[in-house]
Amino acid sequence: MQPAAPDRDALGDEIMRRIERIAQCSEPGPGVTRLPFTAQHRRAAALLRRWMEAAGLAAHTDHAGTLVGRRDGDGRGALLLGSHQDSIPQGGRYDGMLGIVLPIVCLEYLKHAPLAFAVEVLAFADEEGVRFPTAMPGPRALAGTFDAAALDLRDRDGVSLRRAMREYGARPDDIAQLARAPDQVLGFVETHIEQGPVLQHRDLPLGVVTAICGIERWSVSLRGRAAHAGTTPVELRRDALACAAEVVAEVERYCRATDELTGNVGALSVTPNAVNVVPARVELSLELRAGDDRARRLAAAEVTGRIRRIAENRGIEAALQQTYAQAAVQCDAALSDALQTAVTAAGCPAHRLVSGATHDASAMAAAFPVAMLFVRCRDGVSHHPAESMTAADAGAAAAALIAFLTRFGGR
Ligand code: HGY
Ligand code: MN
Ligand code: MN
Repeated sequence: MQPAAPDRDALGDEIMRRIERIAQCSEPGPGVTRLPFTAQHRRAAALLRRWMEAAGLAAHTDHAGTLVGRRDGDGRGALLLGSHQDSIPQGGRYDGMLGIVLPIVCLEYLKHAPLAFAVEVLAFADEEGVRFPTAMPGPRALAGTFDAAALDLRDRDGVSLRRAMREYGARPDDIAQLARAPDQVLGFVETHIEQGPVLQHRDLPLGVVTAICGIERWSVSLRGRAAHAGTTPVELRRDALACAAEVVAEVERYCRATDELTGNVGALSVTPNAVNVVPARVELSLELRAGDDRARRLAAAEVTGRIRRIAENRGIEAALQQTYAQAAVQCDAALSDALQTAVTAAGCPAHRLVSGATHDASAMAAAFPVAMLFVRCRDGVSHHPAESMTAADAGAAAAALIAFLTRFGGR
């Protein structure tokens, strides 16, 4: 029995109401702070499980801490939906969570409608890679690309990923059992806010992603010498922070002069960080992104070379280590075309665009066809408490996903 045409206003309002509700699962402070394998994560997962079960999905938490809601089908493989439950510190409420709540609401709407395949909604624990210097254990586990060495990586309190997962109730040492046979997966479709200004600029509610940028992250340690700030002339100093300042300016200068590349120094710590001491040590993060992996690797070689020269000229010891890398991925053409057809069927012009943000789909693409549905967000603001979107756009995205689910005939 095909359901009546979806009331997209009602769906949109329900999606926004639930996202407001689950945004309370956060540490205190501005925006949403919900890191993986924490009490906030546990509270959010309990709420999502309730919503999954109300939508007729059988829910369980897998060995990597992913909450999985499944509706069985005819055995020809499952279509996977979902995104990440975690946020950055003091982030927005839609980044990630939209891609979990929206499919649950759509499947509740389709609870009694026949679907040609099994469907799963996946609430991945950790996409942002903020708590641990790694990311996406969940999608990597399903894709069979998870590196168990990541389990020994530690957060700022010295807690290992393995211990955090165990205390959360996951079974990290059994993650290898999660790898899905590619023929068991019809594809992974992720709904996500655009996190950029393109759709708003074009006055479009929805977009279909063509490719997701690649990314690499480095830790940079600059070691100088502490000295008395009042008695040490500048020419006799080995000031690690002055060196870091030149490094940050050089990263910006290089990226401004290089097309299709973004660079960011997002985290920086100073030791001893005292008002009257010449800084002895600085630890900073360097992140580079590009749609083309070769260009990104060339840029990384150039930028890290410049950092070493800046430090050498200042008598500063520099230690650089790549801590993370993620290849750029192309979205699957057939799955993206099917998504575009559904967007059009939902009455929205579909715009194709590259994603400058990375997503769980980046890791899922290692083993499965992926497609992404982008939803407009106000002024492109994201990774910020002011991140926002409209109920009308949530309704349009729900109508598009429902059209996709009721039309998609599998691969
Ligand atoms: O950093 C990113 O692009 C994503 O939001 N984790
Ligand atoms: Mn994010
Ligand atoms: Mn995200």
